[in-house]
Amino acid sequence: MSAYERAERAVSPIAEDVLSGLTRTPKALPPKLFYDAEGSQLFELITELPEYYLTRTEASILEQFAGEMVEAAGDEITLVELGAGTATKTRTVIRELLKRQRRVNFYPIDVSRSALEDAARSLNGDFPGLALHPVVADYCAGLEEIAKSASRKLVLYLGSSIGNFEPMQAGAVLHSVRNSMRPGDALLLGTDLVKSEKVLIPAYDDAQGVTARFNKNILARINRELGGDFDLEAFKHVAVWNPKSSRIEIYLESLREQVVIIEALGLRVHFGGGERMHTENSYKFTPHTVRSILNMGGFEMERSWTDRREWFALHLARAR
Ligand code: AVJ
Repeated sequence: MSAYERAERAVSPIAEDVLSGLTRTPKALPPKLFYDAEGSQLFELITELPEYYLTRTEASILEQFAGEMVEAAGDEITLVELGAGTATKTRTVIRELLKRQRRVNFYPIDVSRSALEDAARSLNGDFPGLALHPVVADYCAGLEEIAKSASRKLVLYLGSSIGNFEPMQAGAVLHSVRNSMRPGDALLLGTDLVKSEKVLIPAYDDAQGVTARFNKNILARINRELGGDFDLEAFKHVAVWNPKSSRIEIYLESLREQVVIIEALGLRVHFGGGERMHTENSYKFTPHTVRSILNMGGFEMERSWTDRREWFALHLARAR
């Protein structure tokens, strides 16, 4: 490795998170590390799995009720989407908005430039009247950007992405979203709901092993970006339902005692046989817990829509 490559690796944006995550007890890596180009592609595959009901169910609720949702949001709306990705589910909302207003300004916010470019390419052709203003940024920077606009907003936060945060943290995230809005603006929040473990576990441990590949991509990414020597075969994907905390917990379990070297961090990490490293929580909500995080965030819950099986819900909340 040249000195230049070494310097490159040393400034990898994941270096700090990996160093602190692998040196703490118990070991844990944050779920945002899943989403490099490879991981984002794997997540797209997850959304199409038969066991992963979330994306499909949310899309069907939107298809059925987007008219009512947009109606409730108000007139002359500017649309904002957090973590828009390719904005596939958003098309339903845009279609309904364009029935009610001649022009729609849409600010999709995402860290992935390529996803936003895909979104722009497909949306521009299909919706004359839509003015696209893509923002390549994380939520925080992106929200600051849109806070400047004075028009009435509808902010979309879909896919139960809020479920990755601890409830207190989720309240704080919503509060920062709220700070980029004005009183009376609307938030449309998608949340996965508590249900039988028989449905939840397969959604996070599918038969084809795509979720396992998605989880292990964290290790592959450390190998790629930080010169790690993780043996992906020496770890097992584990998903457990924690009913007390109402969350799915995802781990990587070391199948044997082993030492892993991470060159760019000058680190040797010991794993015991059976040791579990936490990589993600995915909280599942009830109407009560959704209301609680919305209130912490400075929103008033106004209306909810769900599917026939009540597996997923979308909530329209009003900024106080
Ligand atoms: C993108 C956070 C909503 O929790 O269901 C999917 C991520 N992890 N399978 C979720 C995920 C494993 C997903 N979110």
